[in-house]
Amino acid sequence: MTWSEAQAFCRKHEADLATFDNPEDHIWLMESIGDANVEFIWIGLTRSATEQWVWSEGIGVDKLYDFSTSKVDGDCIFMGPSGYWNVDDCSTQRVYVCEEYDDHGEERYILFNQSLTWRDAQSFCRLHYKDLVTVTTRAEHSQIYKLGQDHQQDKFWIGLFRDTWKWSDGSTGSFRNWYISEPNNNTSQNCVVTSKEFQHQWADEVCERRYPFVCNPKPKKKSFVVKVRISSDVNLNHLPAARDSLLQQFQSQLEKQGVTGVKVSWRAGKNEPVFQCQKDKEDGSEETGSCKEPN
Ligand SMILES: [Ca+2]
Repeated sequence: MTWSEAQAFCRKHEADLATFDNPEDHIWLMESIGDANVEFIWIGLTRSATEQWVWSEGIGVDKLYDFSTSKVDGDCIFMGPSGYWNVDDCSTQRVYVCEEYDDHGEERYILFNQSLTWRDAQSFCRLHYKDLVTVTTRAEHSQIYKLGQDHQQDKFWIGLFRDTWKWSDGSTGSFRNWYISEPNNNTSQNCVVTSKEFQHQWADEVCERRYPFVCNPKPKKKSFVVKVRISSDVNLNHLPAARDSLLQQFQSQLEKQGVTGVKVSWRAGKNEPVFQCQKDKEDGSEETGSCKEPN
């Protein structure tokens, strides 16, 4: 089938074209192919209509700052002299910074003096730590810039890259497994195949060609209800902006802990508002009461 027909087929069967998230995923692929003699197989990756800057760990970027004005072609970012961000060809070899969480859940940054391509640096960080470093605040930016200075390195990869591909099932994983010199066509080859011949690495290919394909069942959605206790002087039921801001904080805390693909929302009870008001009594117990209304 063509890539689009294959996608429609998978979707009709409670599935989607296959997504790959790590180098080991080709093992299940080989098992599902068995001895069949196939040359190319469609996977769920296709060229995206919009390019976007994303962090290696899968978080999109809404604000880019400190970009160097010197223009270089490429899709990967390194931090350069004076802390400016620079675009470079992802196959350039550079030293790099990984991040991980220490025992107290705090982020820790590690600079490696061995030069690698951006993708190899990403694989290394993912194998031994959490990922290539994500820099979202000024404080982190200064800390990582200083780390470079401490190691006498003024150019090193960080986890930011320009993604021009997207997964059919909507997942945001940034794992890519291109065969050497692929993708090699950015005008007519907008879909992706994997092949035994390429050691199960990937290549871009014309979407209208007809190849076999693999589907992945759609991940089942799970939901959890969590009760939180919030101290507030006024009734939050009437402050939608404050409620939204709290949700955003929960979401970003989850992402900081590496929990992605989760959507948080407030849940109201039957005929009850989202927030139930409680008053602390002097003896330490609580009583249900009315909240102070905002001015
Ligand atoms: Ca190609």
